[in-house]
Amino acid sequence: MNPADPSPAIGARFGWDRAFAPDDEGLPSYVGLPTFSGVPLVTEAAAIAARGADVAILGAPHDDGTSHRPGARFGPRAIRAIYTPGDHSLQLDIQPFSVLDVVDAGDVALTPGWADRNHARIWQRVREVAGTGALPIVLGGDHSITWPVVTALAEARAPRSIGIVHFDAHADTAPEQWGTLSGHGSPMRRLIESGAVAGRNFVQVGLRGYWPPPEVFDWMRAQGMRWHTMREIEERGAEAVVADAIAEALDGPDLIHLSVDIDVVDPGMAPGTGTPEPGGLLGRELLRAVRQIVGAVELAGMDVVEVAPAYDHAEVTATLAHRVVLEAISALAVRRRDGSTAPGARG
Ligand SMILES: [Mn+2]
Repeated sequence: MNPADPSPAIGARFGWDRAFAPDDEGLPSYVGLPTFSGVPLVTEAAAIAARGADVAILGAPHDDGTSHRPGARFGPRAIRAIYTPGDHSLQLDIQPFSVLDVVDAGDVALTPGWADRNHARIWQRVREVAGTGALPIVLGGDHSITWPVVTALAEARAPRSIGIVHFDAHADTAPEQWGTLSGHGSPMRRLIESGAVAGRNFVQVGLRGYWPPPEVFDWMRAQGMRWHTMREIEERGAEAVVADAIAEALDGPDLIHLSVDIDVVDPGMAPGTGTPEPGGLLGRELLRAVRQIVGAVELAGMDVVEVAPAYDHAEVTATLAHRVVLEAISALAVRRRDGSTAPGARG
């Protein structure tokens, strides 16, 4: 057979030349290039602003700050590739994408081996996206990205005007990490030292394990920081603790940044992370906490960090991280439907 002269008669013999109507239900989530839950890819700030997007998903594939197992640079791609069977939240009985315009703004253009430049680029990009009026939700990346992300959000409004609820096994308030200020063990210290966030409105939930040492907690106490250990959650229940965390973060500010290190969840339910610590939250407790927080407050922004797919099993960690974001978007949609002010910088 001459490949330059293929005969159409063969395929047609099987009926393959007939026309098919487009699939009414759209394509399955594994088909095509992945964006978060299949929302449109809109990378230009002017285009995000022009359509009046409510939420912009941004990837920050940076893991030069990791202290143990690296690999969170692959987190944004893994989270975007997660199965989404639909958009009807049974928890909140809402279809968030019918209420909110959500876009995927792509990844910040990052490269390995130059943490300072990556942090600068993240800061620049988050400022740009926040300036469109869309609420930035950033997919990490290691937790060091929260330093430039929250710096940008705080500047977009006013320094010390945003409270933080930070879910994590670790306080991430070390003075430095083997001589560098940009590791993932110290971003929360940087945010308080720089004046971006007031220590008293920095609230941590889920701390446990064997780090940091007592002198770091002394520093945290001196800043007025407040934290809630897993031990307290075991004794009082997550809902009561999260209610306190909301009140503490809003003790002055009226906006919250929600930072979720996926290692707050027990490694049995979130193994795909760099510094696992046994004894954490259940996945469902975290999802409920996200609904509780986002349903009660105005968000300034959100990040979900430390998903390292190479240590994951059967995508359980990436799936949970995806649903943490989707749960937040759903709760935002409920607030919008019920007439609260718009999320994010417009709030
Ligand atoms: Mn962390």
